[in-house]
Amino acid sequence: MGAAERVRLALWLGEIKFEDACVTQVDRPDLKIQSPFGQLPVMSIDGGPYIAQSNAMLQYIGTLAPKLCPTEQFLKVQEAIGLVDDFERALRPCIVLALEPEKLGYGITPATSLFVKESPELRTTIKALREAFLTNEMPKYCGCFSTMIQKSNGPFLCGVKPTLADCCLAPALERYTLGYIDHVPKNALDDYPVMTEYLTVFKSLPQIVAYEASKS
Ligand SMILES: N[C@@H](CCC(=O)N[C@@H](CS)C(=O)NCC(=O)O)C(=O)O
Repeated sequence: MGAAERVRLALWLGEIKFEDACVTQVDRPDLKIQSPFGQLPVMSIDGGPYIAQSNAMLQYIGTLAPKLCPTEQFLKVQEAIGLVDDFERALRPCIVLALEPEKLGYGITPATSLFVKESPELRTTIKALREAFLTNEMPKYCGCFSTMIQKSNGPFLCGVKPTLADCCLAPALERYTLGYIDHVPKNALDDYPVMTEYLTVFKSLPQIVAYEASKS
């Protein structure tokens, strides 16, 4: 979900010049065909072949901008990225259930035939699943991230300077402040003050302010 954003943030934070082609699979079906695994995002280095997988791109960016993954913090940074990926994966059924319910077994057998897209039964289940996510998964993950920030003496996941891991966590958290997911209110992060403060600090970094300004 939004795998490209972590890569963009790392490039801006690393102050690495790049050309940003913000496209979807609908705009550029050719990219999907040229992508090694049919996925976006892809990255081309100096006109070379397309490379896929956002985490591979992040590691490459880390070699260009070592401050984003200092050697002495390598394991901590990777550990934190792994946890953000778990957090993102935990939300996935909530999203897939609405977009592709058949991938979760809904609507494909007679027993689940009431659960087809737009059916009231499916809508009710989506609402219950998203509410359960907010009740059970959010406190678990926000608790882990808060502990990490506090243990590192913050304000970032791995200490005083932002790393690749923050480029992953910030956009993952921001979705809980935007209100674009049904049944996930835009104050969903308000119960986690360490997280809201963390996001504010990350978004105030001069490179991130410059990135936001570049969009307008
Ligand atoms: N693990 C990949 C996930 C990329 C991904 O799932 N991309 C989606 C769009 S955000 C996609 O291309 N899905 C189409 C497909 O897998 O066929 C990454 O981090 O780059």
